[in-house]
Parts: sequence; C-alpha cells; structure tokens
Amino acid sequence: MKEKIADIRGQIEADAGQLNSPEAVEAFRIRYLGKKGAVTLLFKELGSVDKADRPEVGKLINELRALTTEKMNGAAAQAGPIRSKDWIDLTLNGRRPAIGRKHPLTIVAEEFRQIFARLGFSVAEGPEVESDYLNFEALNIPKLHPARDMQDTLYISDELVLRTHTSPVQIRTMMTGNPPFRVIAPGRVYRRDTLDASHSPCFHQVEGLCVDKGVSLGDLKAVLSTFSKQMFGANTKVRFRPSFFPFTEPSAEMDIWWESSKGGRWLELLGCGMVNPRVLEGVDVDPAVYSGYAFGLGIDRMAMLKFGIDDIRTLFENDMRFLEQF
Ligand code: 2NL
Repeated sequence: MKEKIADIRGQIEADAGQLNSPEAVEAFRIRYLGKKGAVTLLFKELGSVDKADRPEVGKLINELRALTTEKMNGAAAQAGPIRSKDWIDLTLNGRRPAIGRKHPLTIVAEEFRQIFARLGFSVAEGPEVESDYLNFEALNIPKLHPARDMQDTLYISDELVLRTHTSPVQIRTMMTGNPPFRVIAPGRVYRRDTLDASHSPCFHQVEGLCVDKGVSLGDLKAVLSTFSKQMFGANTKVRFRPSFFPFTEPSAEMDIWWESSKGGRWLELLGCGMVNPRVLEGVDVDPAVYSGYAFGLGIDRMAMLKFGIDDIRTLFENDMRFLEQF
C-alpha cells in the first residue's frame, strides 16, 4: 500500500507540471480527486488495511490529497476559468426591442383630451352598440326624421344600432348625474358609408358638452376658439356659420383659416350649437334653469389635416410603413 501511495505521488508531481490550461486542471482534478480518482480509491482501500497500520497509511493518503489540491489550486489561479464553447461576448451591442409608437388618431385624441382637461372638462365613455332611443330619440331625432337618412347606420335589431355619434355618452352622463356637466366623449362611431379615400363606415369622433346655469353662445365661441388656437397655433382664425342640427338650437359650423402653398381657405372643422331645450327636458334637466352648448368633430379628419394624410383608409390598415412615420 505504501508503495502504491508513493507511485501515485510520483504521478501527481509529474502531471502537475503540465497544468497549463483550465481544461488540463479540470482533467487533473477528475483523475485524482473525482469519484473514481486515484486518491479517492486509496481512501476506499483504507478499510482493508491492517488495523495497526491504518493511522499511518491514512495520514499518508491525507497528505497526498492535500498535495493534489495545492497543485490544482496553484495551476487554476494561473490558467483562469473554463470558457464554454458558446460563451457570451458582453462587449457586443444589444438588440433593441421593437417598442412601437402611438397611432396618429391616438396622438390627436390625447392632445384633444389635454386641451379640454385644462378647460375643465372630464372624459366620458360608453358602448358602441347603443339603443335606438339614446342614439336618436333622446337627441330629438324621431323615427321618421330626415336626419336619420344622413346618419343611416348598421342595425343590430329594431332597437339596437351601432352608434352614429358619441352623443349618447353625454345623454347617459346627463341621465345619471346632476348639472353642472362638463364632459368630452371621444370614441369610435359608425355610418352607412362606402369606403373610399374620404369616407369610412367606421371613424372617430369627439363630442363635448357643457351644461350649467347661465351658459351662453359667447361661452361656446370662447371655448372653441381657445381650443382651435391651442390645437393649430396661437394665430389661428375661426369663423362661425349658421347651420342646423336637431339636437342644438341655434346651430353653427365652425371653420378655421387654413394656410397652404396655394394661399389659404376656410376649412370646416366642427359642428356646434346650444343644446336644444327638448334634449334637456328628455334627460330631466330644466331648460328654464339650465342651458348648455355642445359640439362634435371627426378625429380622423383632424389627424389627416394635422399630418397631411390624404387617404382615410391608411388610418385603419395598420401598415407599419405608414404608422412608423408618426
Ligand atoms: C356634427 C357635429 C355635433 C352635438 C354634436 C350634442 C350632444 C348632446 C346634445 C346636443 Cl348630448 N348636442 N352634440 C352638437 C352639435 C354638433 O356634432 O357635425 N355632427 C353631425
């Protein structure tokens, strides 16, 4: 046994001179200290050594293990860590995740919300499938009214429609609360239209409503011209022209002066008016005490104006080459 130990010691010392790579150090460790390593096996053989000799032999094997570890640690410090074949180069540039960006309609809608938040308006939302009553009747558009023709829509049933404007959201607000009301209602709306560059059966609208004691046409003009200046620039000129809506009286269209390379022209931006007393009565707001104004405009049209988009369909196709431009 002592001879065997001396033999192995000789091998260890010889091998220790060749430990010049991390892989060689690891092979050395396995050869002597691994599960079936030469030194490990010596410890197993110790059981069959004469009891009397065991302490001495045990001491020799222990020394051998200490020697192996010492050689191994010395060489490992020199050779460095093992590099796996698929090691990671931390100096390479990372890959940027594609994080996307806001849709042009979202950009305009958010700007709209911000301007009206500063003017004291909160945001209200409601369903896109509405009752015929909330979409038409409550807005003073009875069943056979000619205005239904312009706002023809998709009927889910005789009593359910895809909403043609977000007005029902304001009707719901007035039915469930008490004045004063200052809300805007942005959202998707539907009309029976054939898709082309300037028409879409689905588009986006923002409507606004203000109802309080003593609200006048002057308030409407002040709020809408302030809005236009904030949205399109401090020098923006606006004008109001008489118009008609069943839900407002009087009613008007507001135009903005639009400068272009060919000079300038008046551009229709929105419809507005003083809330028709019949609409107020329908939601249990007394028109002898309260008055209000309302307005509505298309977000799609505003986005097209603002970004110079000439085809409404591009807003719905989700072509990345288009969307990446905003
Ligand atoms: C347009 C412009 C408009 C309203 C919408 C409204 C809402 C309630 C009461 C009264 Cl709850 N009016 N909204 C008012 C004027 C114009 O939209 O061009 N629509 C076809």
